[in-house]
Amino acid sequence: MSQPSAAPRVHTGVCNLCEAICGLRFDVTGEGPAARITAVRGNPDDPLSRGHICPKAVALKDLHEDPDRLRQPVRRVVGPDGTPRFEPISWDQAFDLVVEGLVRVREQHGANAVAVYQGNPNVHNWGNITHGHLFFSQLRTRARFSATSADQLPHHVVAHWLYGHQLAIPIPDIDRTQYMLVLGANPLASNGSLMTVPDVRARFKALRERGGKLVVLDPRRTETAAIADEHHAIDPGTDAAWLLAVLHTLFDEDLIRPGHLQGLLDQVDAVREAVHPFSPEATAAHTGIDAATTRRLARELTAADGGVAYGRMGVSTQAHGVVCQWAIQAINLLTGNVDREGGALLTSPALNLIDMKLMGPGHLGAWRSRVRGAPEFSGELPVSVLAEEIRTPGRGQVRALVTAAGNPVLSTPNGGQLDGALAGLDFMVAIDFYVNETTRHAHVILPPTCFVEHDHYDLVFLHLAVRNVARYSAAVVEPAPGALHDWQIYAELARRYAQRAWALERGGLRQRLTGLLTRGVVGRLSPRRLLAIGLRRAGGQVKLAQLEAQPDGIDLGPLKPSLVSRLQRRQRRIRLLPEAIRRELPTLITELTTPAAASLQGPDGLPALKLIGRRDVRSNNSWMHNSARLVSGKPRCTLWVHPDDAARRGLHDGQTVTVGSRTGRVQVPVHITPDIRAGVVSLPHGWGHDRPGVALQVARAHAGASINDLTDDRLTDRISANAAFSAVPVWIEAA
Ligand SMILES: Nc1nc2c(c(=O)[nH]1)N[C@H]1C(S)=C(S)[C@@H](COP(=O)(O)OP(=O)(O)OC[C@H]3O[C@@H](n4cnc5c(=O)[nH]c(N)nc54)[C@H](O)[C@@H]3O)O[C@H]1N2
Ligand SMILES: Nc1nc2c(c(=O)[nH]1)N[C@H]1C(S)=C(S)[C@@H](COP(=O)(O)OP(=O)(O)OC[C@H]3O[C@@H](n4cnc5c(=O)[nH]c(N)nc54)[C@H](O)[C@@H]3O)O[C@H]1N2
Ligand code: SF4
Ligand SMILES: [Mo]
Repeated sequence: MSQPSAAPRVHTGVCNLCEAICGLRFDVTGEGPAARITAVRGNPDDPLSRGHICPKAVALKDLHEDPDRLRQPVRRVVGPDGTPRFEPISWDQAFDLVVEGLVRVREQHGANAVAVYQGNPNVHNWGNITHGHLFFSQLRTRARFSATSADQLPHHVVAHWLYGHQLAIPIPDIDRTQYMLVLGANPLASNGSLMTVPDVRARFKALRERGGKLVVLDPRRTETAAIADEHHAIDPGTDAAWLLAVLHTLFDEDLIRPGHLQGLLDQVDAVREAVHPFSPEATAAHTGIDAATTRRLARELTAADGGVAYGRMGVSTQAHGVVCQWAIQAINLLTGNVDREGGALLTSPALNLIDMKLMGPGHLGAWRSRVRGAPEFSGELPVSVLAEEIRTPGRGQVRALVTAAGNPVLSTPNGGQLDGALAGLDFMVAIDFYVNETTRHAHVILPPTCFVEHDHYDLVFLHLAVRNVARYSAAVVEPAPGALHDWQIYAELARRYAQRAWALERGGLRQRLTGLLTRGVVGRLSPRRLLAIGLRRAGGQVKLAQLEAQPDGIDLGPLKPSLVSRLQRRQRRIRLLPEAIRRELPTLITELTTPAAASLQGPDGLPALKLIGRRDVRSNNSWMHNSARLVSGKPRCTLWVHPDDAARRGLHDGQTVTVGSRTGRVQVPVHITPDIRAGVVSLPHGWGHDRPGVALQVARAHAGASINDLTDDRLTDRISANAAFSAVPVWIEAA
């Protein structure tokens, strides 16, 4: 038994739950694996987050202590009464079962019959990045999927086209900008995305105090809209038209001012021609935003001494997500706001995955999916096609799946269909610490340690932060004896898979030996050792020893212009009108200049409503609802309905309704509010925990329903096939 110690030790650490990556201080009592976290606070000395914290950080402690969290591998067995359950097995047995299961499917059906889905925490947990590839690359499968195609894929496609690298995404210089135009993002709830921006409320406040302006376009009056100077409730799914109208205005009113980028931009005249049909007047009926407002906002952005347009989820996950993200970059480029203070800049992290060529520049459409012909991006197919790839017989049909830190049943479009498809797989393994809506289908679950049990250096989000910082955090508490981190699971899987699958490998002896060597060497090095090597290779500006001596983090200063010298393209120029956009725009003229009528009619004969999502500061996608403190209070999985729409259907506040779409039906309570645009309804994602076999006691008691039982795998972005979650046609009726 550990002695109760007088005063808790204070650990400096970090929260990895969302992109804000806040610095934290943990109070810890007790020793070794028995140590307990007794308090979690923001770290006022963190150069990026400056003491900010949100309610989810304390839930890191709940996750650590959660009795439902798996601490040992399990395999699914069917009891005598026919009900499946999970029984604990040893790591040794688990690894053998996994390798055997995957190799068997590959031998029988080919490499592409084994699919991989990597969820969002893969980018939040560095061990997955440093070691995951050792295993996944050996599977040699084209059936790779991730949460990217239910999220930010359009950003990568556009960054790849314009700036020559999928991760070269200019970040809004929020601390110095004088004008910020926010579309389809609600950083006050999400804490920012593709803009690592802890304490965004204070930063917006400072923006307004220095005379700057914040404008929000969102079908809902969000928390962010509520503190903005202006909010315009755009009709969902129509942003492409609005952004093209802004571009049109820049040309029409002679507002093009590329400034220092002048000599770098090609095809400016081609863009002028391409956007000509989309005037604010022609598109107003489609977007619901009057032409005078659009023209005024375009002028204001141009006139600002440092301004930036920024668009996130709401404009990425819609039918024209790539056009939206392209138009946002084009607006920022043509107003001279890319690569300048107060505009949008590339970051300079101490370990730069782009400049060090640790991550490829990206490619689009090198191959296509078997059933629908959707394009790959950088080696991944869009997750909207995963269920059909499992369900459609024929050569290359997916028969086995590895999910890693992902919950696609709740997070991908038409998740209900995927739920059914997973049940039919020959073999499934999940690397996850919960038996949730997805992993309950696995034959084996390999549970890694949770976040406070391992160290961390943010390999991804330091590339996206509004200030350059470097920060390494040691583990807060020791893991239980025998527990494995994600990276150790991958290293071991890679080693055993290589032995077992050696006979299946193609390629010359030399290539195979290189693979063997990489796995042998990297597999034995911890992420920390790899970080030390990486920082040395980066030039040694920051050393691991320094980072360890300064756990608050090292401030490397504000973002600096660097694009011109870093443009990855050989021609070192920006071709403003990528071929896919040039081909796409003429096909959109009719659609984007007529009212965006919904296509479906409900059983009530009324035109369909347009469904959009919603984030709440106390949720984190689908997987933190097992923390009692985060789900307490009034139910949050409610359908927001405008009073006019409620009146037409005779609905009253709090009543349970059935919501239906092409793909499914759910029952949820309604919340009637003028804060949503008429004709639009909103439901958060990540709920729907009451499925058989889900072993999450708290979450089950606050189950809610899954919006992705309503979203549609057939609704995707035309260019990238990214999921189109916004403006899904739905009907509602009293349950
Ligand atoms: N608390 C919390 N924080 C999170 C997460 C979470 O689940 N909970 N998830 C994290 C993840 S993985 C991500 S990617 C980020 C996302 O970060 P954000 O992009 O800021 O996320 P959302 O809050 O979903 O904001 C999207 C906004 O788009 C609006 N919208 C919907 N459709 C349209 C449309 O057609 N046009 C326009 N203009 N707006 C539209 C919605 O009303 C919503 O306000 O958040 C991260 N942070
Ligand atoms: N309708 C609609 N759908 C959406 C969205 C939306 O706004 N609307 N948002 C989309 C977005 S932005 C995203 S990013 C996706 C997220 O989609 P997913 O990544 O598929 O789902 P998550 O809910 O993040 O599930 C994360 C899983 O990882 C596990 N996990 C957590 N930490 C670790 C770890 O360190 N190691 C391992 N091995 N496992 C871990 C959790 O237990 C959980 O099972 O959802 C998308 N789906
Ligand atoms: S905003 Fe909240 S969830 Fe996000 S990193 Fe900070 S404390 Fe964690
Ligand atoms: Mo995301």
